Amino acid sequence: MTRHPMLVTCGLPYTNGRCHLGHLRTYVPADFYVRFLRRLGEEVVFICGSDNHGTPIVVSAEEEGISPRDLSLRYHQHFADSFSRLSVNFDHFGMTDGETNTRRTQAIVQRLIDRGYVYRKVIQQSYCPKCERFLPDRYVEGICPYCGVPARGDECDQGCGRHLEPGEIKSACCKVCRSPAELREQEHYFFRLSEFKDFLLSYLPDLGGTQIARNYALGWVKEGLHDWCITRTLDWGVKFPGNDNLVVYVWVDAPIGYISFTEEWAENHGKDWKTYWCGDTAPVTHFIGSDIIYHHTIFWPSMLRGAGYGVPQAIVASGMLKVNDQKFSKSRGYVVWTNEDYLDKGLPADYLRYYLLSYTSHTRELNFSWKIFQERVNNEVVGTLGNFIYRTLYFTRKFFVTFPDVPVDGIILAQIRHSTDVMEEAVRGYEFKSAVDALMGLAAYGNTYIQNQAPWQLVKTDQDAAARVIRNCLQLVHALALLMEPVMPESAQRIWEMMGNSDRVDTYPLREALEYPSSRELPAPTPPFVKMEDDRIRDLEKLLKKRVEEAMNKAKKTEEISIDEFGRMDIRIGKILSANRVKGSKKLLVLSIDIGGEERQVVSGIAEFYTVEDLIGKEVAILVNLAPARIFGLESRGMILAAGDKASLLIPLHPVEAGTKIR
Ligand code: B3M
Ligand code: ZN
Repeated sequence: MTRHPMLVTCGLPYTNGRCHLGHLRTYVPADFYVRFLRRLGEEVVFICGSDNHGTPIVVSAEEEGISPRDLSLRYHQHFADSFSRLSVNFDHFGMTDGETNTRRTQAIVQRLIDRGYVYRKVIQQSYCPKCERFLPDRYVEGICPYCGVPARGDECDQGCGRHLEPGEIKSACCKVCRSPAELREQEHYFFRLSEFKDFLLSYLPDLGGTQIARNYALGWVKEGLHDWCITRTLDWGVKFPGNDNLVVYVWVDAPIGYISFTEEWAENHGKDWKTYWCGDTAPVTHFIGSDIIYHHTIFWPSMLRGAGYGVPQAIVASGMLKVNDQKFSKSRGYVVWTNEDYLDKGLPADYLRYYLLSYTSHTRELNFSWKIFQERVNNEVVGTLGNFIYRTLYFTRKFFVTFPDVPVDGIILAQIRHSTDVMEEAVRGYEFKSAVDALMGLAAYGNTYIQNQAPWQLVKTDQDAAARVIRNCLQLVHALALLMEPVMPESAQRIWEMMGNSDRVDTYPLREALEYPSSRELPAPTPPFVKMEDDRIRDLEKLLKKRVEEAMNKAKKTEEISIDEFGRMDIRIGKILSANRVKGSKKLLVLSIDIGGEERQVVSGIAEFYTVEDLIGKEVAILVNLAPARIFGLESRGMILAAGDKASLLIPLHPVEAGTKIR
């Protein structure tokens, strides 16, 4: 077979937060893919690294009172450790804040400048007069100009998902001090993204990977491309060539990390990084989350093309994650932390890998719950796969000690060949769930086979027949150990050793599944998987529930609402026309208020603080579209807004007309 060197990468985690299930949604399938292709005999390099630049890191470092570099080093190590604990084994895990990446980024930007793809332009940018600084990206928060939902300076993360250019965001305010931002002029550098329309229209339809990435990207190109501001006013980052006051936007140097990390890996291994990046197309497959498709299908290929590098051959985007049927959210507590919630509790990495790979198609939404986790582990991993393997090894040892030296039935070999083929086709089509289903199908086949043949009975009447059955089962176990390695590498190795092997299962190609393991004595087997017990699961569920509750309590104090939700409240300035005490109540007044051509009756609990004379003629803020209520038998249609223990009324500084809406 001719081996084509391939490069697989994963999106680079920002070094400002811990590893969680959302990360693993992408990294585990990528690792599976790489392992599987290697078992098929392909030469694959698996590259990742941490993303250290940009405002997310600067803002977090500021909050913690440490330098962005220290924060990055800490989380870099955290991610490297977490991945290795999950058997996600990158050949190299670099840092974007390194010399290689600085050099490569400046070289690429310089090339874009030389080729005329970069121009200068004065733009209006958010500036905080109180902090006295420009507010790049996540330093500013406001409202998305496209969909009206609260957004960050560079992306509408909760609404339409669009990338936002500096100055575009509406109602901008400073993330640090919350002051309203003003717009100030500043000179920046722009990349002529709009010139890459024709290139993208010819590149994207043939782009490999998942369809969802291609389709989104083509839609965006058809909507029209805007040139892209590639500089920021920050200290932390890669200096823009020829202007020391600016750094490049993090989405320039982050993907360039893919190249730099390849260079670093190549240098350590005596290889040539140009094999991967300097052809017409690059034999590169990017695994990413669906929230960063735009950056990987539009910016990145255009930048590569503009600078004369090869463009990636495939983009594989994973579907969203849910926890307990709720959208994954750290702030709302719907999160599973990889270390604290899982690995540190002694739970096997392989179970989580199995769940992530087998739950649903790679591009679909994946729901995680501890209950489902328990069911799938106990029924499938323990009940089907583990049970078959253990029974086979147990009976072999009990009746024969060594492998019975008899041929394997053709039908068994055909079954193994079929499962291997199905898996291969599925993996090449990025249908990882189907691949795992085929693996489990083979285990289920084995279970049915051993159950029907009942070698424990047969051995009493026909030793030879029992030996043949056991030999067939052993062949299936041998195949399962090899085929499951990309899914559950640690368990595969354990089972491989239970089969009397002392070498590494991941050094064998998958077609070894059809080969005869030589006859040997088997060690005493132990059950290869343990069940997830109920009390264990209950504890984990409790932890999640507690976290959600805590988040909810916190949110009650400062719950964010969208501008749309605010807009649904009809709050106006109204003029008080009359006020009367409500008979039988010390606290209530019944007011008549002009809300702009209409008179409203409102019952209000302010009688202890105001005389009737105080109120008549006053302009007050009133919520007009509050559902009507009956108070002391009187209809109340609206609510006067007041603050503090003494119900201080909100009165406009300058007179405004009754009925004026509050915005
Ligand atoms: N650091 C993480 C994210 O936005 C971002 C990815 C960079 S990939 C080049 O999900
Ligand atoms: Zn939006």
